[in-house]
Amino acid sequence: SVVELAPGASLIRRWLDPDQQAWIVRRFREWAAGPVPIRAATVRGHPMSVRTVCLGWHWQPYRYTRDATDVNGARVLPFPDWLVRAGRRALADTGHDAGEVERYTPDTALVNFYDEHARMGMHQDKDEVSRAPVVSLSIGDSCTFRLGNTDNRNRPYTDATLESGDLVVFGGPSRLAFHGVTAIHPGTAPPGCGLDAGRINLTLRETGMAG
Ligand code: MD3
Ligand code: FE
Repeated sequence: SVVELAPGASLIRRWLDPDQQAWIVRRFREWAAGPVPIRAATVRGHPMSVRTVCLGWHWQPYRYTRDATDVNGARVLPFPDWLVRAGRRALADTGHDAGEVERYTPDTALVNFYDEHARMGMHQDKDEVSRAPVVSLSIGDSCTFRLGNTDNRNRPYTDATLESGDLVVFGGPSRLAFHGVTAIHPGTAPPGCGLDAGRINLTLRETGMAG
């Protein structure tokens, strides 16, 4: 069943079964090895506690590039077709209309790894030109996810526990809402998910960038 966290933010628990989760974790280990190794992006002079590897386009705080000029200069891996299909299925399963599902063509994935101490402060995702929905998939330890409003990073918040296999689609008024991850819950990764410790989050996005 679909849970509405906020207008435009739809959650489906355990959307990925354990085999799918473990398969994605194996892909994650390949992506993390390179050609652009997973790294903590630097924001205003400080490394983030979250480590990120990208597909399709390389996210550097505040811009997308094809080459990881802030890491080793290598070109990022292509965005795989199976993730385009997964993104469309995610929109369809959360009730987006058929036209939107057909048009949705995510071209970048930010794949975040959280150890038990990692956090993500409240922020908006505005580096994309497209305002198409963001698809989020969580694997491993559960987290406390915080969704705020579109004006500022302050209360009121909706806090939700995101668990291994959970899907969230952020569209409509939630697309530009402030959001963050306030805690990782160590020891909560379910057997069979492919991760012993830590949390992986994949976000699928349309950059709206040409070529
Ligand atoms: C709401 N990631 O990568 S996923 C991010 O768990 C990011 O790694 C968090 O925020 C994570 O930018 C949260 C949920 C999420 C992702 C993108 C959003 C929520 C969003 C974009 C717009 C609104
Ligand atoms: Fe975000």
